[in-house]
Amino acid sequence: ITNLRRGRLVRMGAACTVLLLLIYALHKWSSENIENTDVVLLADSETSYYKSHKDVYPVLKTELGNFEPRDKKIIKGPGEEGKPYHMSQKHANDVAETESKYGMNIAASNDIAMNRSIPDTRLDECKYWHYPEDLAKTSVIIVFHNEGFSVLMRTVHSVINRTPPQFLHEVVLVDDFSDKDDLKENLDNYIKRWNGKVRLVRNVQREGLIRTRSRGAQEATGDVIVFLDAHCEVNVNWLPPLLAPIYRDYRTMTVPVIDGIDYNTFEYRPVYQHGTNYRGIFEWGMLYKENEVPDREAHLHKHKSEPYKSPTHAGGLFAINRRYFLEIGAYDPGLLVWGGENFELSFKIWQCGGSIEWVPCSRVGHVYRAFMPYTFGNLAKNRKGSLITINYKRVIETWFDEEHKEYFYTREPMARFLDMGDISEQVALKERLKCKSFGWFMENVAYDVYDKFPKLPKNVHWGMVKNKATGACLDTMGKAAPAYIGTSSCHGMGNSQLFRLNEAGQLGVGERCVETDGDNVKQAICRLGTVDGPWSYNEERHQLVHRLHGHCLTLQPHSGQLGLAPCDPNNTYQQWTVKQKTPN
Ligand code: LR7
Ligand code: MN
Repeated sequence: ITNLRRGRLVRMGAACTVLLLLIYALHKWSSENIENTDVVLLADSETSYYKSHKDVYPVLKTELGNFEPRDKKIIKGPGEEGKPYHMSQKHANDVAETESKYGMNIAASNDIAMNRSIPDTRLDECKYWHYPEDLAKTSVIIVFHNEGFSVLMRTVHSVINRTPPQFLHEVVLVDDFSDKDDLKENLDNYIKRWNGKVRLVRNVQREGLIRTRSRGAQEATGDVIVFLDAHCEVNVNWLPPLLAPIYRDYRTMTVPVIDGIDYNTFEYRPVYQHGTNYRGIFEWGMLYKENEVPDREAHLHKHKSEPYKSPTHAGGLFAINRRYFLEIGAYDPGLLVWGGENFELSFKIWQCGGSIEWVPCSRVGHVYRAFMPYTFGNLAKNRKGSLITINYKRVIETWFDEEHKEYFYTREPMARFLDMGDISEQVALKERLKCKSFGWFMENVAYDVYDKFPKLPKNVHWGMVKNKATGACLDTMGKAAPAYIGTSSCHGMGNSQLFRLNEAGQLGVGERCVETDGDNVKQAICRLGTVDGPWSYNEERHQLVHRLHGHCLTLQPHSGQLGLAPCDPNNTYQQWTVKQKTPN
């Protein structure tokens, strides 16, 4: 009996426990649900923009998602369906002229319809996501400096045509002091067709794209802002997928996948197919790179079409809550014209509590130009060294820690001597927002950087590498890797003549490595995941020795080419001195 009773008691006890657990779980579930459906308002907000809807995330349904156009008419004409437009030979002059002026074939663009069709490059799955109906009202901000009129206006047309109107609050064009005639009254008049939906503001002096974007954010009145370059075409239903993650958490910045538009034919090409997802990372000299999403992130997602986290972004195209952007200081106003602002914003967002998501279902085409058609004008006057490197220095001095700063200076030795201006405001902001360390960012967000670009060994030598026989210096000759390197008269300006040898034997220039097949010597992309190399410097004999071949770097007297030859202590064509020259 006792045993029986004990058994019954145990069973009753167990049943009670299960019941209690059930009640607890039910309670927890419902209270969590209440929490989730409730709008979470931050203390200092009067508007609705600061709400997080944690439970309302897009769901994949079997019927077509909302806002998808159901029928599409086929129109014939140059560039329609994003097909390449090859102009006939008789326009060769126009083509050459506009390409040299704009870095892209404006003559071709002028023949292509403003509202031409482009291929839907999204994964098929994207057509079936359903988004919340009450997404934020958006201001699309397009800054421009001397862009081709038809390319700029095609950007606007695509936004007007392919954005669900209820989410498009306005398009704000910010003219960064262009001086092209067709961007004056002509532009004022053209945008009248949109009855105030498209606004134009103009800088009274050249500010550069970074400050001009911050101005655009000030001018805009939508809840979310989206930045686009002035030579883009947005694709089908591009906006709702960008808004959804921000709707859930206002501190999320979202980035579309960027397709390519050819600068010569205006062909619209998907950047990648087969559903491979990439994300933005960087090399230690702050060269922007993209890397296949690592497993650690990919495993968090059931569908390839879901947004995923990325350490950084290319810079031009993204969406962000406007008040959040302004609250984190917009862009550092000390950054000049072009470059590095993508990293500044990314590090700031991640380290100060936000996140960046790339959104495969949002596609936007961007014209990759042949070259940069504008100069930095007065903004670059009286500055020693490259503006872009100065920008990088501001960013790394604000956001990196001591360890990682060293890797930057190892790659960019001259940067140590550049005047970056005052960053005390930026450092104060970082304190005020109680931002996390760069180490935290590397460990938790940008961990895949280390796989591709491991921590850098110290340089044992860096500077100009001067040949004893000719007095000329090693030079990349302004070419992009892979390309032969040569020598030219020493200029002491760094850049193409600044070489470095690290303690692991890697000889490099910029983000590139010096390699040889035994005969020729070239600069090449460094082998991913490695920081070592075959080179060593013999200080007594002034020789650069290739350990694998056992030969010395030699300038061939007649051809002027570089090669490897058996080491000979009397051959002055094999003798090199490394000279540091600091700018000032
Ligand atoms: O002084 C200027 N004032 C401007 O208003 C210089 C430029 N601009 C405008 C310009 O007209 C254009 O609309 O700013 C916009 C961007 O300038 P681009 O198109 O010359 O830049 P990019 O496409 O060569 O370079 C990329 O890196 C930049 C670094 O500062 C910006 O972040 C660009 O937005 C960015 N572009 C992209 O990310 C597009 C994707 C491809 C890449 C890489
Ligand atoms: Mn661009």
